Amino acid sequence: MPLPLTARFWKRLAADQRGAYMVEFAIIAPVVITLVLGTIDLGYLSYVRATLESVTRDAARQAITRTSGCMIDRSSTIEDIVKDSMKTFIDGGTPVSVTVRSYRGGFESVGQPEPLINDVNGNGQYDEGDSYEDINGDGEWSPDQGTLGDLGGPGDVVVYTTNFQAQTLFLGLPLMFSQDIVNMRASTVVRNEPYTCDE
Ligand SMILES: [Ca+2]
Ligand SMILES: [Ca+2]
Repeated sequence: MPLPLTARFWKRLAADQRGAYMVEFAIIAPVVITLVLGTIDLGYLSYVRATLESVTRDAARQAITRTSGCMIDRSSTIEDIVKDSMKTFIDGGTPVSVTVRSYRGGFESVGQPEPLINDVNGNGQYDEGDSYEDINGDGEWSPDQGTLGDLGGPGDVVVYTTNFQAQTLFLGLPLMFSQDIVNMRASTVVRNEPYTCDE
């Protein structure tokens, strides 16, 4: 005996997978697209980071071998080199900044605190009342003995740090992590050539 129309209709509908595929696609597609775009963004940001590190190393190397040797020349040199090399990735004036810190005590003094002369309570740390060697001459005990903003003299060790804000290419990462700007930093440590500044 043939099934009534409504019963046949519901049976056919239940067997029809086409609608289900459409619904599944509508649910999964945005996730897949986000993942793909996010992966491309990550690859792009890795490339930008590698470029920033390479540019920082090159700029520092060029800065230390400048025969002019004067601080102002070398400062503008490294700033210009970094900005020029990163301009491909600069979108709407994304800032690039370069900071320098010089050390007179060689590579081993990089990032080290100013040494204590008299550690009153003997705890190995600076406390109010302890005397210290003010290596960077800023009039206070410094947890990092490097001189900020100073390109150093002949033979000094200098740390160049570049900061860059990279913009993602697509919406992948912004959708996943709610951020389309990624802060990047690259550092390199070099020793100045034994130059003389003739100005
Ligand atoms: Ca102390
Ligand atoms: Ca100091």
